[in-house]
Amino acid sequence: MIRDPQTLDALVDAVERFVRERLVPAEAAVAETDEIPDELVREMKALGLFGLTVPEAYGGLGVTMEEEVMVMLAMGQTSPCFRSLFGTTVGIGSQGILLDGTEAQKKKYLPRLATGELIASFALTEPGAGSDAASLRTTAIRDGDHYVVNGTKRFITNAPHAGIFTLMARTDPANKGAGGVSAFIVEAGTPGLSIGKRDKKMGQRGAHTADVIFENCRVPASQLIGGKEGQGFKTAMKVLEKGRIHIAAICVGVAERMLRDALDYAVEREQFGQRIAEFQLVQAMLADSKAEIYAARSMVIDAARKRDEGLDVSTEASCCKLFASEMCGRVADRAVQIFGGAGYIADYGIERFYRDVRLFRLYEGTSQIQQIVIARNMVREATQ
Ligand code: COS
Repeated sequence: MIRDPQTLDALVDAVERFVRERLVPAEAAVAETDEIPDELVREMKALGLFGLTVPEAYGGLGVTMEEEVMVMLAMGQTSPCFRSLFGTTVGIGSQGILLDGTEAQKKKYLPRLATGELIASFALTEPGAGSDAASLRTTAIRDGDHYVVNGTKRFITNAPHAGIFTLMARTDPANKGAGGVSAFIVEAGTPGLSIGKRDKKMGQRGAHTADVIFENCRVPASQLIGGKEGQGFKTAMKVLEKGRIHIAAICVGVAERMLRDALDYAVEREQFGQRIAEFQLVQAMLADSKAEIYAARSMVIDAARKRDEGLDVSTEASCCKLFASEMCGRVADRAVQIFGGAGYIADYGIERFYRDVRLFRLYEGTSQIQQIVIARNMVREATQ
């Protein structure tokens, strides 16, 4: 759903301009230094990017899913590390509060998330609990008007920058399944919470992940999301469902960028006395990429519209994440192929995208998890 096309066009235009004029020229330096300059972060805040999904009543832009997709298609036209900096705040880090938080929790945190003053992270994954998220072992045991949290969370995006963590922990150790898990808002700086060293990653330099370690960390009971125990796994699943459409939109945007770069190269580079774009084997790679991007783009917009209509989009969200992330990987591979030897050389930039996009098939649910979600839903519907 697009509420006001003119307002959305102005926002998308502003993001496109910011990407073109400020982020694209900074890509190589950010990859080199592993840091996004403070000035660019300030500009992201001024554009309202941290508050995209926070309702207007709490100081954000309150975009619909379809509007969010449009902004992410524009944001995808540059290194994905830039999106990552505000992505956890507009997405998985804040949505638990938005979807299931109490009014007091929303009032306390959403306005500061909207301005970018606070960055939110999502702490679900653990060393022993990745795809099998319900097996998480971090505990939060009630002690008076606090919970005492112990455990380690792994690969937590933006952990070194976060002001708050949406934490999933087991409040009922006797219940080893999803029903024993609760969600909390934990403030950075709470005694007993520490951040591990930054992970060295394959790509997406400029985006930082680390362990988050809880050692007898006392969290006020008022930080239990929604004030109800045992709801945390469902909160996490709802958050991830929305996040999968968001990531799929980014996959489409980045694929468009890589294809544009590959096409630019193909119409310039000459071999055997003509542009390589004239060769049909190169054209096949261009055409397959174009068609797959179009398919993924159409899927993402359709799923976003259905979600805005209030429909159950569990299957559609996983279809989008599965298809768009795998498509993005294929486009990256073809783009490197079109660049030939230059595709392997850092100066041309395409090898960086090739490494960056590999993450899309892994995080917020691997491709195999998306297949499981889709197939389970199909079987459930067929046997109801
Ligand atoms: N919305 C609301 N509730 C949901 C839901 C959704 N999208 N998906 C599942 N639930 C609910 C189920 O209805 C079930 O509730 P009941 O017990 O009341 O029926 C509960 O959550 C447990 O669901 P389920 O039985 O399907 O859990 P499983 O342990 O079998 O796990 C998968 C399901 C594998 C899909 C889940 O663990 C998963 O998504 N894993 C990947 C995690 C991930 O994406 N990690 C990325 C890290 S964060 S970047």
